Parts: sequence; C-alpha cells; structure tokens
Amino acid sequence: GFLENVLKHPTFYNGEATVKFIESHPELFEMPRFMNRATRLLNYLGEVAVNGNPNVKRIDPYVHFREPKIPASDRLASHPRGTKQILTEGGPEGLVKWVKDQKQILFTDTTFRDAHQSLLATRMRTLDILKVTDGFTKNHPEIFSLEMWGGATFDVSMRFLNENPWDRLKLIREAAPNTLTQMLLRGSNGVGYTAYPDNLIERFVEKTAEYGMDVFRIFDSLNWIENMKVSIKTVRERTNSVAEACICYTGDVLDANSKYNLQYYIDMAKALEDEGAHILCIKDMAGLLKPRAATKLITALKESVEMPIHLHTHDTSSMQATTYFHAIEAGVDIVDVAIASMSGLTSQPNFNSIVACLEGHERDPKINLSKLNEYSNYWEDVREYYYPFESGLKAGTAEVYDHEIPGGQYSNLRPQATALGLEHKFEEVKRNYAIVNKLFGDIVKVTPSSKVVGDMAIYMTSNNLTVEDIMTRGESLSFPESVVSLFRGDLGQTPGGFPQELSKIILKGKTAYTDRPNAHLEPVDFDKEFKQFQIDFDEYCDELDFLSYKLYPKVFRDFYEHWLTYGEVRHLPTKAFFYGLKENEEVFVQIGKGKHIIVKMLHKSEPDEDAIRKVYFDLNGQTRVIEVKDQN
Ligand code: 3PY
Ligand code: ZN
Repeated sequence: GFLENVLKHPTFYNGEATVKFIESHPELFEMPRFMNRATRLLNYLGEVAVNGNPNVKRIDPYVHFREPKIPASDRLASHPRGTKQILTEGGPEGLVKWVKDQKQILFTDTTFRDAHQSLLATRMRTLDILKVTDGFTKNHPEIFSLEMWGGATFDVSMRFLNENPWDRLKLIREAAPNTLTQMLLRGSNGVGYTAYPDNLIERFVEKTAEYGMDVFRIFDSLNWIENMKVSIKTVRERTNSVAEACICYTGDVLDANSKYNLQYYIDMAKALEDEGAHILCIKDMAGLLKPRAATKLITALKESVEMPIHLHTHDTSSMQATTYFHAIEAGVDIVDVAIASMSGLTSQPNFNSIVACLEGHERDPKINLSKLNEYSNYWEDVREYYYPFESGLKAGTAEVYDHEIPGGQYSNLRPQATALGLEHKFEEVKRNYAIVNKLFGDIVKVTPSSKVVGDMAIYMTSNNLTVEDIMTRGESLSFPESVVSLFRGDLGQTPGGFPQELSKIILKGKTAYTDRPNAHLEPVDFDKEFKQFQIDFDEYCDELDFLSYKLYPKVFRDFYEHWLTYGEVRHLPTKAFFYGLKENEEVFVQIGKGKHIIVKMLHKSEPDEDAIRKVYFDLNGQTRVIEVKDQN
C-alpha cells in the first residue's frame, strides 16, 4: 500500500523526509492507485473465473472467436473536415442550410446505438466501439452523424456492462472530432421509462451537450408534443446543438381510415416546426413505412415544412431498403443505416448495400465502399463475442404490419415470453399485442408506451384473457402497474384520448389527469441534493454521476458498488469480460493513457469448506491470489 511505498523510499529511509516529500514524489500516490486499479480488475476476473458473468446465461463451448481486424487508418493524421465543423462554424441554422444545399443523400450511422440495441439487447461495449471510432471517422468524414448514445444505452451500460455512460459519450466525442454525435432522447422521459421533473431534463440536456452531444433526436412515446417541448426548448436555448424532433410513424398512411393519416403527419410536422425544431425526423420504430407510403409522406412533408427531413426505420419486414429508395427519390435529406454486418431485420437497413445500389444515381453519396466493407468485417467478428444476446430471429416478417411491434422490442419479446414460460404461446402474445393496441385506442407504440402494450399482451396471454373478459369482468382483475399508470396519464395523452369505458375499468375509481406528467413532479433541488449525494457516495462522484443517480437511483447504486469492488471493467477485452480467462490465457489491458497491465490466469483451486476458491494470476510478472466464493 501507500504507507509501505513511503516507508521504503530511500529519502524517507535515510531520515531526510520533509513536508515537501510527498509533493515532490507524486509517483508514490500514483503507485497505490495504479495497483488498486489492477487489483480490482483481478477481483473481477477472479469472480468471472469462478462464477461466470451473471448476464451471460448461455455459453456455447463450440463458438469460435476470430480476432477482429481493425481497418487501416492514419493514427497520427488529423481528422478531415466533416459535419461537426459545419455545426461549430455555422450553428444549427448553418448546419440546416448546409443539409438543404446537398444534392447527395446523407447518412446517419446507427451502428453504435440502435443497431446493437435492436440486435444484441444493447450490449455493445465502449471498448469495441472505440477501437474503430477514430479510424472510421477519418476514413468516412462524409457521414452526417453517428448515433451513439441515449435510448436504452444509458441504463444498460450501467446495469449490464458496468460502464459509466458519460465516459462513453466523452470518449467517442474525443475520437470523432469531425462528425456529429447524435442521441435518442425520449422527451420528458429522458433516457428512462417514466417522466422526470422538467429541471432534471433541462440539466440532463445541458450537460449532455456540454460533454459532446450535437444532435438531440427527441420523441414522445404517444406523439404528444407537450411532452417534447421542454427538451426542444432547452436544446435551442441553452446549447449550440441541434434539436431534431420526431413524429413516430404508426399504422399506414396509405390507409385512409387510419387516424394516423397524411393530415395527421402534416399537422404534427408544422407544430414541431413552430416549436423550433431544426430537423424533422420520421421515426419509423417498427418499420411500417411501406415504399409507396414513403413517396406519399415524404413528398407531402417536403411541401409542408422548411426543415430537412431525416428518416429512421427498422428492417423487420426486410423491405425497408426499398422504402429508402422511394424516400430518396421523394427528396428525403438524411436516412439512418447500420453497417452491413450489424444491419437488417430488427436493426436499420444495410448501409453498404444501399451505397452500392446508389452508384450512378443522381443522389449518389460517393462513399468509399471497399473501406466501408472492411468495417463490416470488423463488426462481424466483434458481433461473435455477443452471441449470448442474439435474438435468434432468422428472416423478415410481414406480420409486423399487423402487430406493429418496434424493432427493439420485437427481438426482446420472445426471450421475455420464454422467461415467463410462454414460449409455446408466442404467436398469441403477438396477436394479443395487436388486440391490446386496438383496445387502447390505437396508440403510438415506442418506449415506454410499447412496453405497456407488451406487458398487457403478456398479461392477457398468461391469464387466457380475451377483450370480452376484460370489458365484462375487468373490475375484478388486477392489471399490470404499467397499464394503470398509462391510463392515469403518466405517459401523457394520445390523439383522441384513451377509451373511456376501459379507462374506468382499469383505474377502478382513481381519476386520470390530462395535463403534463412533469407538472406533478417536484423539481430537483440541485445544490442541496448534490451535497447529500456526495456524502452518500463519495466526493469524487461528480455532477454527471449525480444525473445518473437521479435518473436511475438503484441502477446507479449497484453500478457504483460494482465499481468499488471491481473497478473500471470497461478496460477489459470483451472476451475476458463476458467469458473470463482460461488457464494460462493472458490478456493485455490498457487501463489508462499509456498505462497497461498484462494479466495471465494461472490456476484456480478447488473450493475449501467455506466454498472459497483461490484464483492465481500473474500480474505484470508477479503472482497474485484472489479469493472468491463459489456460488454454484
Ligand atoms: C428507444 O427509446 O430506446 C428506442 O429505440 C425507441 O425506438
Ligand atoms: Zn429505432
């Protein structure tokens, strides 16, 4: 430890130590912290060696990992100019003007966020992203933005990856200084599943912008603009970033009987423009926008609003590249794609193939395809490390047009049903999902409203309930808490309101409210609560940790405790993080700028009478022993 270092130091030993001693020998402080960091990582590797990673439920001994090859780039060269410089120089208005002046189609790459959220349960680690961020943005400075934060990544990174989400933001920002960063923000629900106080949302937006966020894609899970206003206003008034406001696409705009008809979209687009949105996003979270519908919708929106239009979809039906071609020909400005090996099905359409097929088109983006393919190969090999989180979906489905389940939820729903013993009833869960949607009055379904519909569909399936059962004997049923909360008004209002008869049944005499959920929440007293926070945790926990804590108190606490014992596990290579080390396997771990450790696992002992195993490591040439209780 520290004292030992001091006592052994020759100056001290010879009796010459002064008050200045410690100040002039900072390495003595460095040393124990350095050792401590390494020890904590050994604690983690010891724990995984004995008990496994608690989130890896299924290990396939036959899976073979390949070493992902990082495409070549000039590490020392500076980044070519990109969209970030356009924003810095011209502000959001300058950027908007630039977008409108471009003839070629622009791309947002979702590989760092929605692609893995929709394919791999949001489990992509910062380390694997960072290995290619610098090179990718040097090789592809023409990309409009990188969607790399927000949505489910905020809580999943703490909950399952034991990583600080703010570190991810700062590190990607640093590695991509020429490209716009982009996040998904659920309006007044922030990056959570329920409404937060307005001043917490404001502070969250300000800090996120301050630490590197350029484009805020803001939506509401019921398309209720009231829930988006605070976010849009904060981005506009307190940051230099871009407010991109969404309309969540629902139903079929070709269906004249749907309440989500062309006029609905035009009205909402104009209303968002009036709120000050810089860019309009059509957020097709379930992949319902059919090719001919795209022509109709994009053409009408281009005529109705001045803002550039950004289209987001999921390829659940396998038809969405065609939708993009129609949208591109109708004048859409930007589309969302994922790198080939991380695209398709519940993820975004295939970036590489779309680039290839646009060759010679009047809106040809002229992107270096062979380089883009190298990145696809990198991600293909990285993806293998994440096999326990694959959804197992094999092909596109036309059923999505009936059930309208968002991409991210669709890949989760089967595992969720399986966990509840409903695997054999999965067809019924999907059917009930569509039935619940109708029952609730045909609502927008996206996080968190989609979760409520999913909860209700599972509840009906597991209890063998029909709509008639609910309408006739609903008084005696206890509905999922999320359903009661939706009908109370906690997620806001839906066009046309919730069906009244059902509302009475679900609320059982409680009254619903129709104003903003945030109006019912106590504002955060930042000065007072932050002081208490630092007392409860420690003085090194900063304002960003405080925001994590306010958004997810329990998740943050668990994450913090994990960190105390196991340290910065994000430094560990992904294979070691999920599967631990085999005997005599050695890993190189970069634990800071210019600092690394080399760890080899030597051996683990049999458990003793208290079920304790000793795990022997070689750490930079010295043998270290970690004791771990065997939980098996
Ligand atoms: C999220 O809110 O995380 C989404 O991806 C919604 O589509
Ligand atoms: Zn999405």
